[in-house]
Amino acid sequence: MNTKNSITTNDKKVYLVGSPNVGKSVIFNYLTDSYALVSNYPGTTVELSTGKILIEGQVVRLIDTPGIYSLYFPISEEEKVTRKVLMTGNPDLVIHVIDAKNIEKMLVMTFELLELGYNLILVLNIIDEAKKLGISINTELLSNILGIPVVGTVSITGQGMRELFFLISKMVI
Ligand SMILES: Nc1nc2c(ncn2[C@@H]2O[C@H](COP(=O)(O)OP(=O)(O)O)[C@@H](O)[C@H]2O)c(=O)[nH]1
Ligand SMILES: [Mg+2]
Repeated sequence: MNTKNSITTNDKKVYLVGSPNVGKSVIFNYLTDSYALVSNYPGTTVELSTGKILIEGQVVRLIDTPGIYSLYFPISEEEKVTRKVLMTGNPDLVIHVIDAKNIEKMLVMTFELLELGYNLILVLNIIDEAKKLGISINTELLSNILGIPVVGTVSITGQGMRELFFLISKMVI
């Protein structure tokens, strides 16, 4: 057992969730140090990455989960694992990452997460490509409507990552 990377009960736990290909892993790599631990969920071949973020001297665990389309109707093994991990993992915070290009479709899962009562941040990623398609989103208005923090990001350039880090700090420490 690698104690450096194992999750202790005292560490805060933050889960990155969302559909496949929305940029979860890029965000994970941006926010965590280079000691990510990749492990299989027990009894499956599904991989979970766990990394460490240091916030004001406190260790916060960030867990990158397999992509899912719905929490209520899990079909694939990946979806079942992500659902189980969220249900049993006592998240202190859930970060829902969505592709800004497909905001309407992807907000459905945001509502599922809200309904389940998670402490939630919504990340509108890939706003660079959305912009090219003429899609612009008023994050402040969306935040007011949903009642949760919303941040627009371009994870591949780092845009919005500081704000996301600041929001995580505010919500878990
Ligand atoms: N244009 C653009 N591409 C992105 C952005 N974030 C991620 N990507 C790309 O989207 C793809 C999927 O990213 P990944 O982090 O693997 O998604 P995951 O499946 O949610 O973990 C990769 O090719 C990334 O380079 C973004 O903000 N803008
Ligand atoms: Mg990934």
